Amino acid sequence: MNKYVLAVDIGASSGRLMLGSIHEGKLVLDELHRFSNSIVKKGQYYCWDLHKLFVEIKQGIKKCQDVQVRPESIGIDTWAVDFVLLDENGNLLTEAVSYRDDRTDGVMEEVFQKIIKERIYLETGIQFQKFNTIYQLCALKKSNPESLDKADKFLMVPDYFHYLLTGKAVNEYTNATSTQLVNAFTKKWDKQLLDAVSIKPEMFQDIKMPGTILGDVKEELAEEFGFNLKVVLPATHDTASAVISVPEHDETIYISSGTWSLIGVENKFPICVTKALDYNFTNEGGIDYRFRFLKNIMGLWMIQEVRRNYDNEYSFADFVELAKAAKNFQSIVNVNDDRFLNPDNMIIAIQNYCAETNQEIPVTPGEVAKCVYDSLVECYVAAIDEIEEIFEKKFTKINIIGGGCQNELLNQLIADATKKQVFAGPVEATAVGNIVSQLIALGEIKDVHEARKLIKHSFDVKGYEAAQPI
Ligand code: LFR
Repeated sequence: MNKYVLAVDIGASSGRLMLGSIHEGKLVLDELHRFSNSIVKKGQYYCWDLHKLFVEIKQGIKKCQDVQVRPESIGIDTWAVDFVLLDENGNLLTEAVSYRDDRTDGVMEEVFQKIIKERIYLETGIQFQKFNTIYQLCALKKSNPESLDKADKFLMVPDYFHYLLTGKAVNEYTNATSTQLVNAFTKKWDKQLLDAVSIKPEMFQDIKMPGTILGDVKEELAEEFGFNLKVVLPATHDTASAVISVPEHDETIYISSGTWSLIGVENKFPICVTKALDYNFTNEGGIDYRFRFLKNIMGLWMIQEVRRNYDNEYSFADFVELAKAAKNFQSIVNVNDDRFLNPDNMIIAIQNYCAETNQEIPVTPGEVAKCVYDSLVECYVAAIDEIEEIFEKKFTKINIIGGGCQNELLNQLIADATKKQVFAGPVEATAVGNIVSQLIALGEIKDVHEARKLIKHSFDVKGYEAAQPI
């Protein structure tokens, strides 16, 4: 009998439940349920609607009955850094405020008054992003200190869903590292750092590794679903799950391409040298205590927002064709400029940037799209140069994974700009990584090495070479 597992992968714009199993030596994925996700304004803050998301998760689980499959286990991954606080009865004390909210503006600089930037980096190895959990907690301390006083449990978004399913509260390692509060060497909550920013350590839970079998879902939920299943922790940070799916890491730089573009390499040790700090590279935790040495690039969020601002009149495929037709348009923006994190209108934000930098202003949808793609590529190229400088070597390959790797124009532009071999796939990298973590825990796959061989054998990967000059 084949064993099935259920991966719940929720990104900033959509979520899905995928059934995974091994058939005739290949990993097979079946999509059971898909739903949309977005940030919503609740009072003063941009938040995630965790209630709606949990309803979708349950609805998806129930669909197993329709296809007559009983998965052994379920595991949930989402974006990182965001969290909720619970009181001692398990009730929510806070909304899950989104990292795109501006409540953390200026907080990072305040924290640096209490503890110097270099020390934070040397201990955690985590990049400085104004939305890291450490700064969100400090912002909360100012706006709602009572919630922190009363807090019994700090849970990140997937931890919270796992808690709702099982009643067990743990913090999963890969996601915990994104808080910038986990020591990169001890792999534990950094008490000194918590102390320095006056956040009480007691609300943090034990850090558990991907592959931990958390236990069965609550009885009442098993009844509601019509069957019992256990929760197995995947790498709950979506990017950590995605990186598991990169089949080969030798000489390879990966780009996990979705709402964000995460560009980097896998490592055995954290690299906290001055150059890595200056270039703002992170050392986020990965499976088996590997490290994801990478950098966040604003990513396809920009084109998602552009699309929304054109009232969804154009599809993503339309933008690609329109951008190709606007081939002479050349203006470039710095995609990592904070103004693009959550602007009222992305098109206007891009136009203003071009005006301020004395460049031609994109007017047509094609020009706007061309500007976004070219600007992303420019940022990838700069990040690759930085990686090669830090590692003092050249990488020959780039493996783009995730939904964004379906953008053939972008893949080709990357090949042309870097002159490296570019591979695209697997598309469902995050769900794949989630699934194999569960299958390893259940003894169906031996280890990550075997999982990667299986992934390589199971999914088509398309190659791109730099176009030859005519
Ligand atoms: C990608 C991602 C990134 C993280 C960002 C915010 O979905 O998880 O890795 O930096 O979202 O959480």
